[in-house]
Amino acid sequence: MSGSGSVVEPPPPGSSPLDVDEIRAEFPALDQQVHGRDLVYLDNAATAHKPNRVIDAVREHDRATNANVHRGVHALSQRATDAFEEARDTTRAFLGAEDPEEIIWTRGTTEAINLVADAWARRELGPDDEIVLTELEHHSNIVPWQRVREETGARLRVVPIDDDGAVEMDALEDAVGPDTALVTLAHVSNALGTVNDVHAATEIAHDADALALVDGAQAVPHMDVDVQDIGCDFYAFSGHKVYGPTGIGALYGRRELLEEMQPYQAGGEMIRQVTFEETTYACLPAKFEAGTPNITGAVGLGHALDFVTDHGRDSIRAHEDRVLSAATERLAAIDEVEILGTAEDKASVLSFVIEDVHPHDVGTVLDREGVAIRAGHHCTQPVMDKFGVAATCRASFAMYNTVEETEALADAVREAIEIFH
Ligand code: C6P
Repeated sequence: MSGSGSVVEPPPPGSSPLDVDEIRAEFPALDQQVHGRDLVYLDNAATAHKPNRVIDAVREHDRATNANVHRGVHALSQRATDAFEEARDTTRAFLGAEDPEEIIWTRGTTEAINLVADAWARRELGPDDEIVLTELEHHSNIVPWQRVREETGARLRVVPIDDDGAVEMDALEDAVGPDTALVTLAHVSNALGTVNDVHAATEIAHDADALALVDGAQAVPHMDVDVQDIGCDFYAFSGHKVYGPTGIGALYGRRELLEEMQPYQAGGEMIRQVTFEETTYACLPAKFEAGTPNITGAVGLGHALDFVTDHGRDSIRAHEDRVLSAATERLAAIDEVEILGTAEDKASVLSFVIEDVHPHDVGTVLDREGVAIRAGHHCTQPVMDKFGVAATCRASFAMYNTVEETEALADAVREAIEIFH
């Protein structure tokens, strides 16, 4: 979102507007009532709903294929393997990676980051090394590095955010130096919606011969992501936030790094040869995929990414920016509301507090009105500390949300204020 602007801005040149009615018809979960009200689902940063295409693909895979991958010579196993690897290639293309072997399936963003912490940082870093991260990280991009610190003695440097919730890029530049081994940051903040300049952060990391890891959990559903253009070494995301199933996500890693890294977990599938004396490991990507993977999840995720690609990521971003602008303008017009996170570049997240009302109470009233938001610390307690609050209310938008739904949000917020004030 650029600035506040008028409630309904024309779509930027070159991006076709979405047919939101048509899109909504694809998402059966949206078509329901909650507490007697039409559902207004604004908790997409937590998890997004799935289109029929994904639901059908998952059901069809379980119904007619359902075999293990890379193990059988029989037809069903080969069909499952083909679908699984096709999904990997779809993910490669979606992220702009060069090689499908650079895409490692994980349970989601959390596991992808833990994989890098375990298979790279824990083995490579020592007391002379520093990991640079930012104040707006999700706990999934903080706690793994604290564990690396405990185990290796590596130090953590935290780059502050300013009062708008933007990462202070000068401070990032100052924090990175000869001891920096890794710079890691969210592409988009789940608590504030801030879009970080991950290109610049990667360049700063590389200028110091450090690696760059981007937490893309909140970026992948909302904008074009090209890991080669960003230049980062690792990029993590979750399937369930991009209209895919839960329990599946991916880590992109640069091939040379993944090849040098030790395996993450050990077991079947990740080996080349096993004897009791010695085991040698499989090539990429199998080296990082011990055990039977989430095959159905990967197949569903492939369809979800195709769904997004078919609608056009620029069009999705343009539409969601309009919805975010409308929501921001409507809530900013209510005196008792304070919006947290006012960075210049934002995507799809609107965090706010209401004077003297606990966010959980607001969330409960909104739910009674059919409006689903998240209330809490959003697994970003350092962000809450920065703004001096324990929790916020967070509305987060997806491609199927409408400008009209922001009106329902604002009405429900006014209702909450009336009840509690
Ligand atoms: N944020 C939210 O409501 P998983 O749980 O592994 O799919 O994603 C973790 C994660 C990592 N980074 C960012 C920026 C995230 O937003 C999340 C998940 C959810 O904001 C659940 S706390």
